[in-house]
Amino acid sequence: MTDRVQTSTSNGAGADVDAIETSEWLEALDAVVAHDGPVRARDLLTRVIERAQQSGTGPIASLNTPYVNTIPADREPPYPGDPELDRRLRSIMRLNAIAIVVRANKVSSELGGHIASYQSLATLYEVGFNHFWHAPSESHGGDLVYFQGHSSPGNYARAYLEGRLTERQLLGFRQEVDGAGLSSYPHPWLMPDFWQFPTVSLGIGPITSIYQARFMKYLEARGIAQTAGRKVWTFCGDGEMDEPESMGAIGLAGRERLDNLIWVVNCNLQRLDGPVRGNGKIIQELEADFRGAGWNVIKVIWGSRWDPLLAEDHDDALLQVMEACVDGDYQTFKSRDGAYVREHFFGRDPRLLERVKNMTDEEIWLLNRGGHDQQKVFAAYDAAVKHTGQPTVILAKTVKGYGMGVSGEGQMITHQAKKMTETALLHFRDRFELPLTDEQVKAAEFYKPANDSAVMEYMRERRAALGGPLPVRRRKAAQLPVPPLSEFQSQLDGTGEREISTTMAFVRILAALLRDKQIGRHVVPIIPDESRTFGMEGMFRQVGIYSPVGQLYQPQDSEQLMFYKEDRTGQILEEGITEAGSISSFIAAGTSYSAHDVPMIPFYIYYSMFGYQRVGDLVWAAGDSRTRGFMLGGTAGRTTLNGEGLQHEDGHSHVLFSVVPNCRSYDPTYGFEVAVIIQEGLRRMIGEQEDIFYYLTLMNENYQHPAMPAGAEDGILRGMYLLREGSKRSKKPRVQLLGSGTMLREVLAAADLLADDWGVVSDVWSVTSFTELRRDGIEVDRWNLLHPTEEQRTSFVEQSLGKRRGPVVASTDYVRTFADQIRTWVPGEYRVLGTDGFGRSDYRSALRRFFEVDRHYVAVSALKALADVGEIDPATVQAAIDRYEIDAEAPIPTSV
Ligand SMILES: Cc1ncc(C[n+]2csc(CCOP(=O)(O)OP(=O)(O)O)c2C)c(N)n1
Ligand SMILES: [Mg+2]
Repeated sequence: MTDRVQTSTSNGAGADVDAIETSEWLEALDAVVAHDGPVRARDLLTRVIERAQQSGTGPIASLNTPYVNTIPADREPPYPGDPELDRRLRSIMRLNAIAIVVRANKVSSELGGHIASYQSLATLYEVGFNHFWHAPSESHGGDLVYFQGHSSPGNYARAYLEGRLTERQLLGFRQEVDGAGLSSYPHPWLMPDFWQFPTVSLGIGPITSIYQARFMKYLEARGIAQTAGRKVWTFCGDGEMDEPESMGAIGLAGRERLDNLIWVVNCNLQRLDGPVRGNGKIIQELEADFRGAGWNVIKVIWGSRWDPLLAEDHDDALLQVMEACVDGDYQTFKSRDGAYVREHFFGRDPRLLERVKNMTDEEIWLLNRGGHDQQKVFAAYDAAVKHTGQPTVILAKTVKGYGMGVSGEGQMITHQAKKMTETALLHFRDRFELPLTDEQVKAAEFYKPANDSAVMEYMRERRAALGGPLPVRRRKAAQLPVPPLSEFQSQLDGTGEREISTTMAFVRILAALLRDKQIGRHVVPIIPDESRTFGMEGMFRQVGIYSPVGQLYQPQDSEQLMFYKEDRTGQILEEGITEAGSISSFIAAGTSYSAHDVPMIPFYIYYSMFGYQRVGDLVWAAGDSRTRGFMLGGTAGRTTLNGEGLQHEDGHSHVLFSVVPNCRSYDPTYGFEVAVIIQEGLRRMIGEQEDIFYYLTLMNENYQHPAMPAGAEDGILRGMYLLREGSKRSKKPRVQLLGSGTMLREVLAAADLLADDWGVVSDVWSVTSFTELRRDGIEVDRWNLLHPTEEQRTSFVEQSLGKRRGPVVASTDYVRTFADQIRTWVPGEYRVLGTDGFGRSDYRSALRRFFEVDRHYVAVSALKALADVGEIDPATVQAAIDRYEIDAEAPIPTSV
């Protein structure tokens, strides 16, 4: 037991100084419970505690209840349906789930898989499948179930019995390359009609499910979709709860009263290496944490076979031993046998030994845990779905590797067991009464009862009553109209003399979209407490910030035009300072087409440095989930966000995003580029319903934006276009200069220096995406490789630069790897400047010089490239170094 967790029996108060008085109080309480019920008792006690605390007792109430089930046996509802068929069905699921893993590892254990986790979860899943979880149908929008990633064999076993998967597919578990197999874990990317939520990276399921539940309330509040009555169910491991993402947002769920959210924490007391809280009690610890965060907590600790023992425990002797044993003990008990439990559990108190003296060791062994008792689980689920005003967490105690016997039950090694011995398999068959011959068992054959058997009919009837099979994923929703590019005309026209940043250009585009009659309602601005940084505070008033309770206070700035407005129907998700929460909202909104049959268009804007590198796993999950939307890394660039220093200045998010296969990323310089990219994103994601998402960096440097050059759209989208062409006929030395983001402007300035100071002609290219250019190059190379006898294709980089004369120099506000991506396809000399090294604060000009990316370094690099190909004298390069006062002996930026 952890110190901070108080229990009813060890309240730290020391010895009882007046036992008679104590028993009088307790008897009075018993009388209230007996006559007026537990609710009245609780109300009375609440008043008593309030009074006591007013008189200076300090905090009294513990967040914990005793280590027994929250729902007493006499308050459990009767089990619906046919409990015996439930049990038989579950046994078949268990067997097939084992067979899937054992068969995949028959030849070698290269493919892996997990047996023990699903065996501890089976009852928790099957009660849900048979009695609670709705599939989307005419009459119900469908519940959303976040299944535990590494228990996927349990889902496949059910889908097999339901006829959704074939035996051949089961045999293809973890063999997906030929397209016929099953993914190791839930991956919508790999099984887009089946899996909805990628949960296997621990913590991702929990946090994304909270924001999913919240997003459903948001959709309902805004009148966009009816989500009331639908539940989000999330299965988490007890070990998983140590991930910051798992617990980090439970306060939000409590605060916003997400009563559409039900978590089931499978407390099998073990994680991969060993016990979750060997020296404590994970259930008690989580109970206090969740209750403190405002959740309804339902503990399902003991199975029905304990009921008589608990009923006769008038002196709390049993409860005291239950409290005294730690999880490490409980794990060991279930890895041994009844005799061991008698000696080491009941043996702790002679009164208990006496009470169980008429029980055989076998009967003691069969004293089950709550999470394996369908009656107890049903009671908990029933209470959870009926509970209003709070999210519910069910803490279910189970045994890891339940039924695996010598091959893993309660053993330290059980998590990774991929095989079971023949003896263990035969024992398993007997224990779960499966009608299989020894030979069938030894061969780990799948078992499917006759189609017209009672158990199969029951299974079908149950799922039909709940609307069909689960999980099931919708690929597309109704299409939304895509606004034409002219909707952003002011960006296409340029700013004239006015100086703005690309962030400002973006905000104007977003404002135009929010005003759009047809799709404006579907836009979801998501911001983790940075709106003012991006100049978006005007939107607070315009569309409101979502709050389930509206605005209960008069905002300090209420007299102003653009006051801080919270609203029940607010459109902005102003998330507070949580990048993990914000991207979870992004995922919920960006997959709304699938989960809610209504496309939404999230624009998640944040400080770029706290994006990918903070929540990379969630970005990956967004890609896997087929999320559609825009992520915007604001105030990006290692030298453009100049004053904020090392931990703020992003010089590498583009490299990180370049590895996400379905992310299209851009580093635009001008407002018209931003407009073209966003309009194209809308066309592809909303119009064509492509499963891609976009990442754009936005800068906070102000400058003039020109009008869009005619015909630039295609190049903007493919990654580069010619922005300024040098004199065509000139015979002077010539270079090709590439720039992106704000650094394009340094490149333009370098072109002037080269012309004015050294007589060199430049063609200047705006490279909106080195990443897209590389993608194109790779595709072209691959096609050429595989079609050697056909006319060979050329990459867009070669098409652009191939006929141009002179070496190529690129400068960006990101590390060299970013621009280096296209090296293979650049004809001739290619020099890349970049901001490798830790950022620091200073003026932009100082930083650009420090990182050796400014106009002078571009010019010197261009001259050096020309010298290296023999077009100019090296002395000219030296002259430039001198003229621009470059310190040749300065340390390399990566070292300081
Ligand atoms: C972020 C992350 N870290 C590590 C893992 C590897 N891993 C998979 S399951 C597991 C143990 C899970 O224990 P628990 O959450 O208690 O689940 P159980 O299998 O016991 O139900 C680990 C470490 C992972 N999938 N994700
Ligand atoms: Mg566990």
